[in-house]
Amino acid sequence: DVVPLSRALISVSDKSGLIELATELEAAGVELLSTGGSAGMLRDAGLTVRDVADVTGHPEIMGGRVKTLHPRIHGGLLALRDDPGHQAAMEEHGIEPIDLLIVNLYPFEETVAAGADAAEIIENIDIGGPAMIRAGAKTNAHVAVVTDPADYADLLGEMRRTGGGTGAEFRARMALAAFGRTAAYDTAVATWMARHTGAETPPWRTLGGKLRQRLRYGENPHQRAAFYVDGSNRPGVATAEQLQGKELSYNNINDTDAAYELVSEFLPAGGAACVIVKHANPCGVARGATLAEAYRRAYDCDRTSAFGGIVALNAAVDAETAQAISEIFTEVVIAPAFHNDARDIFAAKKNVRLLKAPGLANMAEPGLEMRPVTGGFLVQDRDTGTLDAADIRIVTKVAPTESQMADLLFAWTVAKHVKSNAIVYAKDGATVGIGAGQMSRIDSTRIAARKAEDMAEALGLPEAPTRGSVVASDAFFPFADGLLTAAEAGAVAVIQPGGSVRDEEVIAAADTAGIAMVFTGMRHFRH
Ligand code: 93A
Repeated sequence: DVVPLSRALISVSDKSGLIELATELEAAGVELLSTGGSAGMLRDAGLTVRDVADVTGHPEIMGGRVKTLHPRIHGGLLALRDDPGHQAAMEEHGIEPIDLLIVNLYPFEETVAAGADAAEIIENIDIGGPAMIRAGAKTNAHVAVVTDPADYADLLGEMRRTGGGTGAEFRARMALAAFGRTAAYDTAVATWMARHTGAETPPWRTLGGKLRQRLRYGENPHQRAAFYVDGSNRPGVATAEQLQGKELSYNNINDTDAAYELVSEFLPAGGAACVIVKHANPCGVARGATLAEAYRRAYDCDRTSAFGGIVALNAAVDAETAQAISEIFTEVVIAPAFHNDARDIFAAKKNVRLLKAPGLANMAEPGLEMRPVTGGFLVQDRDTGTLDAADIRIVTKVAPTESQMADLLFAWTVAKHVKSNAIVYAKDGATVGIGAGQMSRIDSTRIAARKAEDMAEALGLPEAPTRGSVVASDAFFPFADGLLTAAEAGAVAVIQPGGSVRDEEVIAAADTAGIAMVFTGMRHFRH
C-alpha cells in the first residue's frame, strides 16, 4: 500500500515550514509543481519548481481566481491509477499523476477576524484550494493530502518509514483531516455570510448534522429549535421510531435521551430495569423480577416527580408493564420493543408518545460531547468510565456485604447519570432517594433523604426506605458532614471516589458510625 512519491503540488497561503519541507522533497527526487506566490518563494530559496501554468498550458487569470481549476490538475489528483479507462484518459489528455498535495487555504477566518471589508473577505473565499483538497482526499488510495504545516514533520517521518513514499494509513488519516478542514472552512464562510446578510447565526444548515425535524419551540416557547441526527446511527432517541402520540418536544427529546442512556447501562442479561426521568435527572431507577415490577419500584422512589415523566425500559414492554405505566400521566415511554397487547393498552392513551429504539444504547462506545460557551464551544469524550471489582478499595473497618456491594455498584451507575452534586440512596436494586444538581453536596444528601421520608409517609411505610440503604456520591465528600447525614438517614454503606484532603476524617466518621465505605478512584461529575 506504499505509494512512492514522484510529483507534488504545492499551493499554500500559510508558507511556514514550506522551504524546509520542499528542500527535503526535492532531495528525495520529488518533482515540485506550484502556484504563483508559492512557486516564487521556493525559487527564491534556490529550488527547482514547475509552474502550474506550465502544466495546464493556461496562465493564472482573474488575479489568481482561476489558477489550479483545470483538468490537468484535477485529472492528476482524481485519476484511479489502477483503472484502465482513467489511464487511457490521462494519456489522451496529457495528464500526469500528482501523488502528494500540499495545500492550505486563503486565510478566510483570519481576514474576518481582522475586521476587513466585505470585498476583501469575499476575495479570501478559497475555491481552487478546497476543490484540490477534496479531490486528493477522495483519491487517498493514491494521493496524500497535507493541509496543515503542523503535519509536515509527520509527512517526512512517513517518507523515511516507507523509503520515500506514503502508506495507506497515513493517507487515510490525512484525508480525514482534509475533509474536516474543508467542512470547517465552509462553515466559517456560511457563518460570516449569515452575519453579513442579517440571517441566522450560525446558519442552521451548517450545524454539521442532518435535520431530523423542526421542533415547535426550544426549552421555552420563545426559543426556536430543531433536532439533528449526526449520521452515526447509534441506537437511542435519535434513531427511535415513534409509534404513537403527539410530536416530541425539545425537552421530551433531551429527557428521553437521559432516561434511555441510563437504562441502557442495565443490560437485559442482568434482568429487567426501568428509569423514570424528570428534567434530565432520574427520579426513580429500579431493577425487578419483571419489567412491571421494575417500573413500580422505580415509581415508588418518587411518585410526585414521576408524574409527567419519561419512562425508559431495557426490554420489550409487555401488557402488565403498559397497564402500570398507563395509570399515571407519562410524557414518553421508550424501549427496544413493545408487545402488541402493550401497544393496545397505550393506544387508549393517545397523548403518550411511544418510542421504539433499535436496541439499547451502547454506553461503552466512545464519542464526543459538545457544549457551547460564549464565543466558542467545549469538547470532551463521553463519560464511558466504568468500574470493575479491582478498582474498588474498602477503606473502613467494616466491609460491605455481597448484597450491599451489588447495591453500591447499582447506586454508583445511577449517580453517573444524575446532575452534580449527585447523591443516590439505593436498596435491593432500586433507588430510594435521589438528590441532584445542588451547589453543595450536603444539600443533595439532605434532599435525597428528605424525599425518601416523604415517600415513606405517602406510602404508609413504617420507616424511611433509606434505613438499611447504601449511598453513592458522584464525587468525594469534602467533609464528614455529608457522610454523617447519610448515616443518620440510615445508610449502612457508602461508595464515593475518595481523594479529598479530608479523606481520613471522612473514613473515621464512617468507622465511628459503623458503616462500610468503598473508594472508586473515579469521579462522575455531570453538569
Ligand atoms: O482563487 S482560488 O480559489 N482559485 C484557484 O484556482 C486556486 N488554486 C489554488 N484559489 C486557489 N488556490 C489557493 O491559492 C490555494 O488554496 C492557496 O491558499 C493559495 C496559494 O496561492 P499562491 O501560491 O499564489 O500564494
